[in-house]
Amino acid sequence: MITEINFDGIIGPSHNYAGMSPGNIASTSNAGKVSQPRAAALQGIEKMSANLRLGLTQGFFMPLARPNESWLAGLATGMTDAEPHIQAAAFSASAMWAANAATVSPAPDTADGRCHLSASNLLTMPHRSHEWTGTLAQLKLAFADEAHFAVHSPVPQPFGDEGAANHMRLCTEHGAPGLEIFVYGKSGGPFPARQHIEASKAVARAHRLDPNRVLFVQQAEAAIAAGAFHNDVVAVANERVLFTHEQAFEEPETTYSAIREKMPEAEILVVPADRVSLADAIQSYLFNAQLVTLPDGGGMALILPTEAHDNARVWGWLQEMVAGNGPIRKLIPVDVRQSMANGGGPACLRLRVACEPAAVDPRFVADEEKLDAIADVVTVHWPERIAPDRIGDPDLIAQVKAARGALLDTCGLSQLS
Ligand code: SUG
Repeated sequence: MITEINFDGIIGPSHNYAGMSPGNIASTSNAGKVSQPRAAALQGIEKMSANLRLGLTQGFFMPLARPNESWLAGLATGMTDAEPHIQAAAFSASAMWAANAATVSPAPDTADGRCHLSASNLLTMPHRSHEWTGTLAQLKLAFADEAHFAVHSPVPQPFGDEGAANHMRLCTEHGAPGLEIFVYGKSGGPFPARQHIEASKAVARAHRLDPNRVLFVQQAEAAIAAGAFHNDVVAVANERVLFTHEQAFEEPETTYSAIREKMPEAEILVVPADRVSLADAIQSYLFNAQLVTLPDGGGMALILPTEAHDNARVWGWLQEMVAGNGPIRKLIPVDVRQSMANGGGPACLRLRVACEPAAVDPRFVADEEKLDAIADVVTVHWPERIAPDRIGDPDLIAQVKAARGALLDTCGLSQLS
């Protein structure tokens, strides 16, 4: 049976705050702070365990090899000689945000009946532009079964693609054909628009989607300017529900009508700006939640960052919403503060793949025992703290490499080293 699996990026041992993402307010405002990679990874693992306890199916991806020496070699330098901003870009643990790893179209949406995944090029931010090589290798391994999956290389430059963070799918249930909504930005504002419409169109073509079940929607310029560098900071979809901020899309009413026309069952829950401002939405990340369907008819739950709980206006609105008779029945705050300080909430940390679980390489599928073993590796090997001025430190680099090696060994994935 087609089931939604959330693949979380395990937070890598080089997690740090280098302030590398202009337009991402958390990243720039926490630049220079001391990070806690061990605590960060344990927070991510606890989120996965909690999701397992809810009865959800959970997977994970390995951190990528950092520093990325082949990228540095392409720039005719290495960790010892590179300038600090290049060192930091080569060392980033940004692959933790698996929502940016790829765009996924489940089998019921595609002409060949396979689940298609396109690795994202992430080319707008230098530190993310070199993730795709490691990501593609991992996707090819996890989704190697060609009877069920087609894994594509990234869209070529100059068209930026940020993956599932700018893509939503509405459907009556995960195994039914869906409406795929690609959300692109237009450049010209104070911050970069990372998702290019040509990239979205190329992915839709590569995935062999039915043009009648695809929409291309423009992200509001005001949202990008306010710090919503990805659409998933202001909107999230699950099954027939779209949960969105009033100012997420450039033309909200046209967008809602187009959705309703193509999918009359859609339920669009709009959070009005006079109750939750764009600034509050972006500070609290209430939309960067995992909107999930609980098993056994439990309705839907929002797994959101504790920051949403701590913002009185946001929490007040959410509580009113769940007290009403809507589809979202439960609010579940999770502590992912280390990732949040770089602008990555619960939804950024996961890539949703609706597929037959048995078709996935089982090494990437989680259970409690594996998560415990991963937590043990993290506790022993992950650095406790990283101050940005230590990024080029040979001892730290050696520790980061050894830590990843230990994790790959534990997970039987040394072939990714
Ligand atoms: O691309 N932050 C990431 C956060 C990605 C969030 N993902 C989703 N919204 N799906 C980004 O801006 C900051 C790294 C630093 O500054 O050290 C960073 O890359």
